Amino acid sequence: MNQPFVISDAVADALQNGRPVVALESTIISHGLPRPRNLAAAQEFEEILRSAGVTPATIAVLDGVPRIGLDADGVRRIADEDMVKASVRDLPILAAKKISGATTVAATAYLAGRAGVRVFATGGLGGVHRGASSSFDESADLSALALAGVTVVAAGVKSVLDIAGTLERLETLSVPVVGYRTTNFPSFWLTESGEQIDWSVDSPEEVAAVMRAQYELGHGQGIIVANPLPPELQWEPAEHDAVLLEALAEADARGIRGKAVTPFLLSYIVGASGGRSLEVNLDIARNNVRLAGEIAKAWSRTTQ
Ligand code: PSU
Ligand code: MN
Repeated sequence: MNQPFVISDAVADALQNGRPVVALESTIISHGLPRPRNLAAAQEFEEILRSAGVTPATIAVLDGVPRIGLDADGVRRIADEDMVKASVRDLPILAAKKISGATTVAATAYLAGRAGVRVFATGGLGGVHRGASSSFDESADLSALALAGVTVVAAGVKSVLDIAGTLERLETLSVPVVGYRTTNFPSFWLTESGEQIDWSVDSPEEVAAVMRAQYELGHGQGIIVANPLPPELQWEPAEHDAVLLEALAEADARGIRGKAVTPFLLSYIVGASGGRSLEVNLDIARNNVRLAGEIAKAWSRTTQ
């Protein structure tokens, strides 16, 4: 029988031996970061993990086959090829048509969960879009995290979204949200969104303890660890606010809809900020990858 997905030898070996593994998504590489920086970034995120003794599991669909862990050529493909943006609902269609796709947070979390990878690093999550009460545009990242038993480290959600609405939906979906050493939910490029969350955790070991307790309670949900950039690395708030308003107005004027909205806003903002948002974006992802590596190590110690 054909396997529904393929786990790379390196990832399978680490999982079998209880060694730490961190999943990485591919939409951030193919649709969230511009070429050619995206390839260097994908390689760097894997290297940050390897040098910390953690096995990276970059996830993507190649020629219809979901892959948990890519080789060097697979990493190059997600950066260089024009791949579709693949959410959970696209996986069976890509499989049947044997085409490639870059997996969103939703699809990456789903596949990581199926493969037994419990920790996942990304930049920012998708969420509830502004105007969602009439457009119904809410990222499948939220409903996927209600089902996938994976801990996602993210710098909150971008201020292009409705942050308060996103937090409300996560409450409804019973997804635990903890701030890493803060109760002020970050808004991706900015350290603080001003939206308060109930809980903070102080260490990777505490995150692992929450994961362990959740497992013992029999919950299947994911956990969101909101990891803000240190204030000295954030995007200057005044410039951020100005570019953001411009990007939202431009998306509206051009009638951008559906799954094109997030990639449009991200690339518009990189251009309008003269590359500043990109540098901050890369710092965010590195910061999250490093913390996810520490959480994966703490988690693997609890399973020894
Ligand atoms: N937010 C970011 N960077 C990203 C994305 C979101 O700050 O690259 C990507 C992620 O892959 C996320 C997806 O899962 O966009 C959400 O898209 P949508 O809003 O169409 O669900
Ligand atoms: Mn959407």
